[in-house]
Formats: sequence, C-alpha cells, structure tokens
Amino acid sequence: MPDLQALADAIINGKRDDAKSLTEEALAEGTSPEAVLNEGLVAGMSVVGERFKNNEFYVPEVLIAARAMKASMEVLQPKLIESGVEPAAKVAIGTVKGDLHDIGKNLVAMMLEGGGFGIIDLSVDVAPERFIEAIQSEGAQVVAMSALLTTTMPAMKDTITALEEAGLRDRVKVIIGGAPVTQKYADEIGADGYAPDAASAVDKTRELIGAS
Ligand code: B1M
Repeated sequence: MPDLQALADAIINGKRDDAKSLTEEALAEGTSPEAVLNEGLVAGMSVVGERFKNNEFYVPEVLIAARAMKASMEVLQPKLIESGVEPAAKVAIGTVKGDLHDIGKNLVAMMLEGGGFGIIDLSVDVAPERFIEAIQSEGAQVVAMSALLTTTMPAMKDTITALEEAGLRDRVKVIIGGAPVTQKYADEIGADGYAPDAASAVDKTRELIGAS
C-alpha cells in the first residue's frame, strides 16, 4: 500500500521532488488517481490552509507547498482525466478590472486547485465580459473575484450586474475576497460568499456548491 500520508507531508513541507516521485510511485503501484488527489494533495493542502489560518504558516511556506502540489498535480492531471474524475466544480478566478495585485488571488487559486476544484485563471485586470466568457465557453460554475484596492472593489459589483444582465446570475455562485473586502460588502453587492483568506475560500466555495 503506497504511503499517501508521505505525499501529504511532502506537500506540507514543500518538497517538490518528493511530491512528484511519491505521486508517480503511488500511481505505478495502482493507487487510484482519486485517492492520490484526496488523501495526498487535498489532505496536504488542507493542513497548509489550517496552518496559514492559524498563523503557523506564512505566505512563503504556502507558496512553496503550492509549488509541490503543482508538481504532483502535473503527474496526476492526465490520469485524473483518463479515469474521468470530475473536478468538484470549475472556478473562474481573477483580480477585478483595474487591479493588478495577484499574490492573494494566486494563493486562493492554488488552494482551490488543491481542494479538487478546476481552475480557470483569468489573471488580473479582469473585465466582467471575461468572467461571462468563462461561464459561457468553459462552463465555470463559480466566479471568484479578488480586489486589493478600495477603488477597484466596485468592479465586483459591476461584474455581478453584468452577470445579471447576461441572464447568468442564477447559473453561478459568486465568491469575493481581498484585503479591503468584507462580509458586509459582499452582502451589499449581492455576492453569495466572502472569505477572508485562501483556506476559508476553499471551505466557502465547497459550502456554496453544496459539496462536503
Ligand atoms: Co499595492 N496596494 N498598489 N502593490 N500593495 C496595497 C493593496 C495597499 C494597501 C498598500 C498601502 O497603501 N498600504 C494600497 C491600497 C490602498 C487602498 O486601496 N486602500 C496599494 C496601492 C495604493 C497600490 C498602487 C495604487 C500604488 C501606486 O501605484 N500608487 C498600485 C496599484 C496597481 C494596480 O493594481 N492598478 C499598487 C501596486 C502594487 C505592486 C504592483 C507594487 C504590488 C503587487 C504585486 C502583485 O500582486 N503581483 C503591490 C503590493 C505587493 C501591495 C501590498 C504591499 C501587498 C499585497 C499582497 O500581495 N499581500 C499591499 C499592502 C498590504 O496588503 N500590506 C498593497 C499578500 C497577499 C497574500 O494578501 O492579497 O490580501 P492578499 O490576499 C489574501 C486575502 O486578502 C485573501 O486571501 C489571500 C491569502 O490569505 N484573498 C481572497 C485575496 N483574494 C481573495 C479572493 C477570495 C477570497 C479570499 O475569493 C475569491
């Protein structure tokens, strides 16, 4: 039986090469890609998220862990596709129009990926139309918006209005976050959810789509 805890530990400790080779070994020994994903990657990134929430890990540790997760994911992804494992949901994520800050958005994207979500990363300065396109052409079920400037927060509201005007608002869940963003603001603009940090964003997105 391959040691998926060792894989989870390699991710927690940011050991990229170990994460990659342990993933290859587990698959070679016949472990299902789904088990590798859930008991290795998701388990490891959950611990990383908890430690980050509790201030036991800081941004550099999270980024190093996420890099190890990505190395594992590169090996795993083709096998997941072959075995037909569907992502929990597809999330279109971006920093809103006018805003170029992407460190927090990238952390959220990596944690969501580690949490089993499919990620459509629209990068920064994302206009409402690009979120709409991601829903229409790539089947995004969640719109995740980040803003770091008080001056760009209104672009979140503009995106929600654009979703309504395009008749797509009922098809997607909208989650928002970023340093100046609050639950109160999320309520005011009609977002479905708000998360203060990357680990909570995974929990909130799971809650929004009704996954456990
Ligand atoms: Co800028 N910047 N910046 N900046 N910058 C801030 C945000 C600022 C608070 C600094 C300050 O004045 N004290 C200030 C905003 C003031 C305000 O609006 N209230 C500011 C400003 C003014 C500016 C410029 C206008 C400066 C200028 O040019 N005059 C300019 C704007 C450019 C633009 O966007 N159009 C600018 C530029 C830049 C750099 C390019 C130099 C650089 C960005 C580099 C990059 O991102 N690639 C930069 C940086 C680094 C910062 C600070 C120092 C750090 C931001 C950061 O990365 N934090 C920031 C000051 C600060 O916050 N201390 C500042 C770390 C990151 C992990 O945290 O992004 O909050 P954060 O993400 C967290 C949570 O918020 C949450 O999870 C993450 C992980 O826990 N989260 C989500 C984020 N998105 C989420 C989405 C979710 C859920 C949770 O759901 C979808």
